[in-house]
Amino acid sequence: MIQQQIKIERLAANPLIAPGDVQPSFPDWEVLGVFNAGVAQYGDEVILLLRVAERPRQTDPGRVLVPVLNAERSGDDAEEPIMNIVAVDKENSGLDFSDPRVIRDRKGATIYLTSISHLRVARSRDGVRFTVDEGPTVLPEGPLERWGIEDPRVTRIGDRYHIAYSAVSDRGVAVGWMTTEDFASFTREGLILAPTNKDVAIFPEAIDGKYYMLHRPVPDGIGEPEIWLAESPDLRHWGNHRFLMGLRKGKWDGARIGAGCVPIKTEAGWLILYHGADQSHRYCMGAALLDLQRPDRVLARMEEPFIVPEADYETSGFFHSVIFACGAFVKENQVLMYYGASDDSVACAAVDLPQLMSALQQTEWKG
Ligand code: MAN
Repeated sequence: MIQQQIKIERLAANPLIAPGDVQPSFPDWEVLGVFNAGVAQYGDEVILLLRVAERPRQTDPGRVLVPVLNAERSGDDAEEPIMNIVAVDKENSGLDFSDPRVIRDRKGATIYLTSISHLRVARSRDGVRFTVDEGPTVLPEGPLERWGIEDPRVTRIGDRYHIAYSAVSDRGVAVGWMTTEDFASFTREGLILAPTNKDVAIFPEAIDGKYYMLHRPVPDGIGEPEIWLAESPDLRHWGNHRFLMGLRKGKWDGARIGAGCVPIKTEAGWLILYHGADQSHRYCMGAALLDLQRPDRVLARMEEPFIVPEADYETSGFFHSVIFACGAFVKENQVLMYYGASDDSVACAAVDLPQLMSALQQTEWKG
């Protein structure tokens, strides 16, 4: 089921950016996917901070060539490679290659990702036709980003843009924070959450002097991957963690949920567009509303997603049936939501804001 009475218009130009539109970072590499982009309005431009997933061209039929950041590189030695390549034997019966994103051991632990992601800027004046930078804008850096940086969410506060992203390594998935004023130079501010956590979206303004974020711990054992709220006096130190929204077992958002787009301020509350996945790993986007002054209060949550994978670029691709959005903005009563389609390409949908708000306000779901 899909939520009724909400007009959704997928842009005719979708997918807006596909792997073939992006140059690999190194000779003999290939781009597997360009997706899950952070979104910012900057001057009269729309900026997408793309997640670009790439790997060395696979030249050896018997082995998977896995890219890993050379985190020990000194930086000023041009001879030293930025990336190391690990060759993994496909015949190794102790390994599981069934998920195209990862290589697991037989106990189910991920031992490698099959690609490494960096962040790359794409710019547009009309929000439809984008020019993608020719090389990486931000490469992973250091041992805690050895496996890449992923899924950035961009929040503008004053003149500064704050970027929360997944920092992935063999130590786990942590949440990194960097800032920029111009999308040309970036300041790394360090990790703000330890593993395993991801899907952080920082609210665009302080509420009663405190900053807020949505985050998504990934408990192993007790607990579920659900949405939490935290607050901070300075965007650096986060505490007062509270559980916010849970799974709805057996439904479209029954296996895991997470932010989502950066919260959008409306008169009725903070509009939260979040992803939910079911047992079959189908990712859809749903909506909830939080109290403006007390963002720990869920005012409404739609029963059904407002968008589900339907277009061919959403139902097929590197990892099929995924709609995963990290950012959106409002223009003329429409929410322009940019999203990763099937971990493959970037698409955009225009969602009717008044209809979305009225569907939310009619919902029976509280909490
Ligand atoms: C993960 C996320 C995304 C990705 C989806 C689907 O949970 O971190 O990076 O788009 O899975 O593969």
